[in-house]
Amino acid sequence: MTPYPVVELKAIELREVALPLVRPFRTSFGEEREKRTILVRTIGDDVEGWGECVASAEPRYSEEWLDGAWMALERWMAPGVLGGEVKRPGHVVERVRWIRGHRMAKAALEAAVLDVWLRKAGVSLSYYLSGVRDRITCGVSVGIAPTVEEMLEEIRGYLAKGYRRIKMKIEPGRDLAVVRAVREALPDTPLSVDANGAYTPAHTPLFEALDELELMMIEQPYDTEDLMDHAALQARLRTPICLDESIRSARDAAAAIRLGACRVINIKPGRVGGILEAKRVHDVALRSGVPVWIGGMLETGVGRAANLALAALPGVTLPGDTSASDRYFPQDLTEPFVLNPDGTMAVPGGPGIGVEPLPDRLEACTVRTSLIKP
Ligand code: NPQ
Ligand code: MG
Repeated sequence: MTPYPVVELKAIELREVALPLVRPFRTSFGEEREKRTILVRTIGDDVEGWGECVASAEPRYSEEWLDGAWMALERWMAPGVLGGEVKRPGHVVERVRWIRGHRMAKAALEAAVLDVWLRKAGVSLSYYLSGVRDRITCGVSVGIAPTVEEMLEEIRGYLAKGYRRIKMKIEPGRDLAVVRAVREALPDTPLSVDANGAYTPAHTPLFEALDELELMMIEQPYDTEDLMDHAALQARLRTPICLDESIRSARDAAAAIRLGACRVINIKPGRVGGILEAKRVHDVALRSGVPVWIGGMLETGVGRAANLALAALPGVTLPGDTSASDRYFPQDLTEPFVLNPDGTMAVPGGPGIGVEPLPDRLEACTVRTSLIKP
């Protein structure tokens, strides 16, 4: 492996940005109308790095939320990393390990340190992680729409662009009829559903009905904490269960696989506390023969770039939610990521994450900043 240069961090900047979405994104836990996120900028002597925090404005997807992540980063995490030597990227997580939880905040800081490091070394994140692909196949996540017709129209638009897998968001009351109608209209399209934990074992008959629709997977039907009930459901279904919210570490992944709680895992670096832990989730799954894919949290180009690097790993054998910039934003923060007509997208090959925010866009989208010095 490349010997790492020493990067003297002079400061860490936090920057909250807000970007308009192309359309509201509705899930079982709520509706997002604009994207707000924290960017972490690591400022070295002659290089800079970027990381993105996926905590949303309200703690709906998980217990983390944007203002909480901001405070944890500002008060403890950034000072902790600035206050001592960070000789390799793994040291970031070690320095903030005493802080319980707050994985999305930790992940953003680790990503920014990784990026500055790799830029100084001239190495791409994909190369550093031992990625095996320079392009990855993409799927798209479709929010809950008021009518089947609207949902179908949106889906047909994505298929025309080349997306290789459609994931439909479901919630109690908007599930079987909609999914069945879409399946009938599109008999050969790779389809999956994501419940974001909105159901309980009382809904077992619903999942048995969905089991007849040749879905690629059913994502996170039950609550985050419910590994045992997921295992009981998986035993009744042919369709693989994919866990998202329930997998918060490589240890969770190993437990879920051993229990038979899932047959697929959605990997998101923010949810598991960092890119390096995400790689370990991948490694656990690969050793167990469990296919994985890279999820999405409506990231700007900064977070999207890191997700694409992870998607180049050998065990990532399913199309993920790594969609193009224009799926979410009229204007991204970075140069836009563009889908090829065959439904693939290029993995950035430049040093670090390979992209950076466009200065004018960054200024125009910034809501607040905080500069933390040693
Ligand atoms: C999922 N993502 O797989 C998540 C859920 C999600 C692309 O379906 C702001 C921040 C809005 C995080 C909306 C996709 C979000 C968000 C949805 C996460 O479960
Ligand atoms: Mg999900």
